[in-house]
Amino acid sequence: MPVRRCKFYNQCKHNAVTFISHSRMPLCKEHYIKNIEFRVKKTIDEFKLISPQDKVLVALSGGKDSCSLLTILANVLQKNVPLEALYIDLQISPENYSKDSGTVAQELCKKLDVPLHIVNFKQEYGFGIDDIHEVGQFFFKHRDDSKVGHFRGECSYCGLMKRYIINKFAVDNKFTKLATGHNLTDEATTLMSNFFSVDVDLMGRAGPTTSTDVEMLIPRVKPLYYIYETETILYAFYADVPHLATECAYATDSPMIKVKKSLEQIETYRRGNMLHMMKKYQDTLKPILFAAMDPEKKVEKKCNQCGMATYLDTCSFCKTKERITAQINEMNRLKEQEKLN
Ligand code: Q46
Ligand code: ZN
Ligand code: ZN
Repeated sequence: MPVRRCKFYNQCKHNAVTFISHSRMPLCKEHYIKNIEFRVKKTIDEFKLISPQDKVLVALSGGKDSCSLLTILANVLQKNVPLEALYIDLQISPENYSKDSGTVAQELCKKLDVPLHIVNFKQEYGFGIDDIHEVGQFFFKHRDDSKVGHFRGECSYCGLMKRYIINKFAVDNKFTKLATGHNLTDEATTLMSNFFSVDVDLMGRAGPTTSTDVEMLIPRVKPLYYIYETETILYAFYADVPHLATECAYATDSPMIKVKKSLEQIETYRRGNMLHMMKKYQDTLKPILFAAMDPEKKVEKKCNQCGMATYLDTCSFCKTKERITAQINEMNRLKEQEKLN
């Protein structure tokens, strides 16, 4: 491959280390980092994701997306907006996943001088993801004995719990924006999956912000909305962002992953496809779909157990927590019975 010069060679005198195919730009390491930070800043400004009056919380998982997001925000916001991070210890023990993610979160926050908060899932709610996994395994083996409902897979519970805890923490600590590391590839995949099931409500909610005036539901912002996953990986590499490369052992090859792979395949012959699709979607389809959303689902109430926002009487978190606790009790009872027999 011939050596290319950075597009801004006159300024930096560096050769390119990468080529941004959707905008046809060869860039050196420094200009690549600047390009990503510039584009994130542009998204923040265009959609008014963060203002100087905000107090921003980043949900830090230890993975490349959230760690890159925190680094980019720290660089872009330059201490002009209060920025803090939250790490949830999910209690995932295979391959030391939770322990190592926690270490990475601490290392990164120290490096960036960003305050870090830690919530221990098990201490707060009585069980962790390992316990949920154990319940799933147990009831899979004892399908005929148990009458406590089906098991939906670790990620489904984990996602629900994380969303709830992050929002609750933000409410309790008076944050005004919740920033998540969802990137362009994630968002395009979700949009296409919702399109395949013609879920107009979910399609109408897609976007870099889920602004809401509902009390106790902190607006979520996605500053990486127009950054490809591959670009985030490269940013983490070039900007030397501490992050955990190990994948959680409970991750499964879901249908969403197949949609994502198909979109990445399309990208090889339609350069910039995801970026153009999501930009076009924001400008044209989103306003129409949002207006057509089921008005019932826009009405928010307070959960009759925890008081957080929901459009049901009892929120999904409280219902799930109750069911998991019942399943753990039932599992322990059956285990005791087995010992006695
Ligand atoms: S942590 Fe939780 Fe992920 Fe592990 S259990 Fe699934 S959702 S895979 S990002
Ligand atoms: Zn350069
Ligand atoms: Zn609740």
